Amino acid sequence: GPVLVPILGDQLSHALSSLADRDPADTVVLMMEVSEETTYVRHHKAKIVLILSAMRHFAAELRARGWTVDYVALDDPASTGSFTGELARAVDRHGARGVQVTEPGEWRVRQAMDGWRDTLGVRVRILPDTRFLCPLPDFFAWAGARRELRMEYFYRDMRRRTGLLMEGDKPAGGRWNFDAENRGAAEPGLVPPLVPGFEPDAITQEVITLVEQRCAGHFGSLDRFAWPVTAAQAETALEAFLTERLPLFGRYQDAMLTGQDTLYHSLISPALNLGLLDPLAICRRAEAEWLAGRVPIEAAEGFIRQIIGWREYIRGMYWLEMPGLAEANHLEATRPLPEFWWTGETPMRCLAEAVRTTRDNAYAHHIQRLMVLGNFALLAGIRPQEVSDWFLAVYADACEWVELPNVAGMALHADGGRLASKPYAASGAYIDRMSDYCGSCRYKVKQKTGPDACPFNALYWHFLARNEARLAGNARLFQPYATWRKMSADKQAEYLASAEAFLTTLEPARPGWAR
Ligand code: FAD
Ligand code: DLZ
Ligand code: SF4
Repeated sequence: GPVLVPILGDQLSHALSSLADRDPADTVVLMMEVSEETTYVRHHKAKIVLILSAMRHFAAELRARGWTVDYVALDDPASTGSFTGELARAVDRHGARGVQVTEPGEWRVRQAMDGWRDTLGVRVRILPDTRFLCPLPDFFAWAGARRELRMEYFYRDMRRRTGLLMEGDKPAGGRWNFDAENRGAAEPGLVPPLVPGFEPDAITQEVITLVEQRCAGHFGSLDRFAWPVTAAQAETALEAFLTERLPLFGRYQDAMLTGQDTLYHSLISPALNLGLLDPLAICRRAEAEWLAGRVPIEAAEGFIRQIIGWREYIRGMYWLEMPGLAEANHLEATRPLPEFWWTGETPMRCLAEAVRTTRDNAYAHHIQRLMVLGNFALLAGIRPQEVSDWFLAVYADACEWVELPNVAGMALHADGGRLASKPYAASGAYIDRMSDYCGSCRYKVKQKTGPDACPFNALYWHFLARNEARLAGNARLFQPYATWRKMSADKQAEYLASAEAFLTTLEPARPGWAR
């Protein structure tokens, strides 16, 4: 029989390693829509539509290129509902002599794949995922030789390895990192370019109907579904970003504006994570824009750093730290996730906006995820596993390998600082500086304590005070702890009481939203 090549929902790349040495005449590609994947968390409806529609489009492309594709649809009555069950059925169905597969993005699926070797009764070859620029063995070697795993040093190695923005062995423009030029605040009245949307075609419409039927209770709206579902559409979206938004990408990277859900961000993460775009090709295009003089170095460098730096580093950290990372809770945070993370019903303007764009678009930009949602969860001491389930469920780009290190490591310090050298904790002043939210919030950002004060202000000190034993030794928190200790006992007590009063108002989420 033929060799069976399973292609998972985030492996939609024609250059996939599992296809590279295969002859179409002797290969059956297996694609599986399975209920286990659509429900292990209750994903945002738009995330499910995106993945299933992209899978169906990709299967059609494979067939047009001469591959035989066996496609199991979500509503196939014979389906066992899991990758393992469907693979076993397919091995029988085709009398397959072996299975060849590209390693998956998630630990959970890797465990299942390793099990296939014992249970399937045929040879199983698991190949590295060459779409990432840093092979995992190289990352482990890099990490093994260091005590502190800082992204910045990893990133410099990736610049040298790819030659991106290099002049010989020196960084282009004389510096590795131009962040000092970035990080501008939002200016009221700023009107960023519109992001191209893609009208659902017949295939997407069919998936929308399926998801509305089967996932009616899941979070999120499908009213504005416009994500690219093919490589060609993703290319159109990328082109619009490179020409219209990349020049100001760096400057407004950390800005937030009411009603402006995309600003100068690329919105490429969903297509990139599914495999519709190639990370190195994207970076070469951004570099070319700089070489042609159409974008400043700080924009090109800032953008390329996110992809060859952060994205690759995060992926390495995931595989380095799993399975422990999924359970990590260094700060012993135990508060349940509040219901308003699902409903958006909170008088806190910044959080209401972050939940709204998440519901409408299955998207929020980085600084909303990190400094509004993440910061709130950190300061309020929400249990990391509940926060992680939320992030994994709600974003179109959420794959566990990238979601979990960002949530547990970067946002919540649950890994004890393996990933980020200090917790990203901030009071209301930071959000006020970077956004226009506070002016229309029912809370007063300049007020420190009491029922009308911005809750972030007292929560910030509550967080530092309750974690003093764990965090006071952190050199980067020296200044805040010095300030805390200089405060009068009365002032300290007022902050703590104000935070406690706020925390008691938080209503825990109803069960069933996420799992
Ligand atoms: P841009 O701002 O345009 O950035 C360009 C690209 O850089 C992104 O598409 C992404 O591929 C990469 N990138 C930027 N920052 C990061 C980062 N911290 N980690 C990895 N890649 C990065 N990203 C995901 O792809 N999936 C997730 O589930 C996810 N969850 C996150 C959860 C939290 C708490 C935080 C703080 C960040 C998370 N991120 C996640 C990273 C980042 O926020 C998103 O990649 C980004 O917002 C996607 O939008 P964009 O494509 O417009 O990004
Ligand atoms: C996220 C997701 C969803 C919702 N559905 C499917 C599916 O039906 N079939 C599939 O192959 N992949 C799906 N995915 C993406 C997978 O969860 C992802 O490929 C693995 O978790 C990677 O390890
Ligand atoms: Fe958010 Fe506080 Fe500003 Fe309100 S005042 S928008 S809660 S930072």
